[in-house]
Amino acid sequence: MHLASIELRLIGLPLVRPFRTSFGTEMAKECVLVRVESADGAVGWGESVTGPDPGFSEEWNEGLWLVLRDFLAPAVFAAGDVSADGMAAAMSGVRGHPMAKAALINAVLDAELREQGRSLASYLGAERDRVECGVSVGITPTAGELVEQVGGYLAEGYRRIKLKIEPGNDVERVGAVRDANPDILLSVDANAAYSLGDAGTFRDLDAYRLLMVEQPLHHDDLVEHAALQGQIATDICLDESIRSAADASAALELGACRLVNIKQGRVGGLLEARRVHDVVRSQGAPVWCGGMLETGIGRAANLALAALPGFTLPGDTSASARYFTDDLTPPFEMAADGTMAVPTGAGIGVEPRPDRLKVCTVRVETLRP
Ligand code: NPG
Repeated sequence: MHLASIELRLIGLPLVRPFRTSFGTEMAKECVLVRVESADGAVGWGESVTGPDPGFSEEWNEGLWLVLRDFLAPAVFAAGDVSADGMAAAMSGVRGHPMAKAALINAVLDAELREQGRSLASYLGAERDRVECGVSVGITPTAGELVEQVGGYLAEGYRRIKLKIEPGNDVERVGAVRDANPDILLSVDANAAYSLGDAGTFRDLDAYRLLMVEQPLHHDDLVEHAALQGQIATDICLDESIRSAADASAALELGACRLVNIKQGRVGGLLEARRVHDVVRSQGAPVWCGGMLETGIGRAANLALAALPGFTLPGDTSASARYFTDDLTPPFEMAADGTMAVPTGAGIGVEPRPDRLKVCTVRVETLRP
């Protein structure tokens, strides 16, 4: 399709409760929505997984805005007739920036699929119409609050609990949650807060029968992750370290992890996310779908992806109410059995509500060829 416009929109929505990780605290969801429109009127949406600062990755909202405006959009306009499949090649002159590329590729893919009347889930090869939901629980001021929050989420039906940890807020807290809930699927996520010298902490965590320990060490270090995996029983899962199918393959080959968190935004979009799924599956390892506190736009895309056959564990895809009192789209709801329906409409199957879009918008800029 020929793109007539690419609209960038910075949005902000308050979170129902602050979300604290080892690298910072988010009070609100802030990201960039990309809306593309083709010359013949097809419209598609993509949501960036960037936040207001470069804490999780090098990319952040203002940087993403500039690279889209000054480099990626001009490259795509210059390519003329583009398809989602050909976007990576059209943007290959820009090194890195997978999150910026993802938002634009996903928007073009959504527009193409809406035009064809085909759902994203069916296009990607989904084999399920519902996915199992897990929930990621931020670091709380006290262990008591953590146990209480976990209890609330379990009562709602969530099928897997993930605890954020950091040095000093780890073994004891995991023990408290495990003691209160002997049989749940429980995992931890360190967001790269530890070093190999902390292996003893992870050996202590082995006692709590965790499903996995996610991204314990530096985001750029596969060799040390392989060394740690050799010293602990719990499976290591990588998140920040995996930016492409090639990274996933190398990490498994090296023994740096035994499973992979797929966030489509982190790996450059839905098409590369499917390649990560395929390569990990071919190497016999499971994947699951991560989350970045997405609004309904990003959540819809995640649900379609999470319905692929290799996603064999509950992901971080929770109900809208876990994040927002009023989502950007009609709310995603979880059934009492802890599952959520995969959208069936054309493309991602949802659109932002105009009233919410208006209230949540901080800034808009429309780019044209
Ligand atoms: O429910 O979407 C969710 C949050 C899942 O823990 C989660 N995300 O490190 O994976 C992460 C973390 C995160 C969220 C990281 C926001 C950066 C920003």
